Amino acid sequence: MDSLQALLARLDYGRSADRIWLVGDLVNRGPANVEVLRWCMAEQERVTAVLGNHDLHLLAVAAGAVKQGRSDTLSDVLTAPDCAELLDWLRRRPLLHRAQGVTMVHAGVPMRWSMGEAEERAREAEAALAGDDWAAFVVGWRSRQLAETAQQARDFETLDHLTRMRTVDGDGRMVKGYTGPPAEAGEGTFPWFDTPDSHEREPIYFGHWARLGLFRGKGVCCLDAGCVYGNGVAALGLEDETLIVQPSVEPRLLDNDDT
Ligand SMILES: [Mn+2]
Repeated sequence: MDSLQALLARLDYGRSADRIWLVGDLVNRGPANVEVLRWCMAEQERVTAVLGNHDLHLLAVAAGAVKQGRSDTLSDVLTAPDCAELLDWLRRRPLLHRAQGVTMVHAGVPMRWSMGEAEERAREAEAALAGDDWAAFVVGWRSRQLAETAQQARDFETLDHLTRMRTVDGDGRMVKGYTGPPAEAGEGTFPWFDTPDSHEREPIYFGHWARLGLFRGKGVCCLDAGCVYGNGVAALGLEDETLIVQPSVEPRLLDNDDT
């Protein structure tokens, strides 16, 4: 939260009419989850945040699908007096935000999906997360249970790709579990945005891949500047494309690769 506030101060956010887009993982990547969530809620339509894998992990822990792991720091949310309100707000965030000619997701959009298909899939999975049965849906996804319906199978696949993908195989299938830099990815695997069948699409802004780090490639921009590793938080101007990186003002959180 302190690094984010330092970045916002440099952007003169408090005295501007600017809007902020956040690439997700609002929680579990720093020491003040509750403050980040409450701040985003209070900013209302000025802040647009897409869901990341750690946001979904919090929902899965809250729903009882999994226990907190050793590197999880979610207790402040789970014991907050307004926990239910925070979780209800979080599960209603978009998985994909498309506006001003660009698309923002947490991890990526497979090449084999058109942007229209990706948007359609996102709206379907968002409806499941926003609905009354969200907890059962998240438990099913996270505990790798067999999907109960074809729609649920499609939604699980959507969550996996939009919030966890880094590399894919030669057939464009997501490789699970690889967190390292692109240069060390296994033979026959590719960054999701740089596959043999890569083609031009509208620009996609994303985060998640901290070992890729700040990266601007053809049609993509990774904005994860590795704050969790003691590096920084980055902001890219949507209109003028200026890039500002605020060095982390918090202690390095971990060496954990699961960003
Ligand atoms: Mn992530």
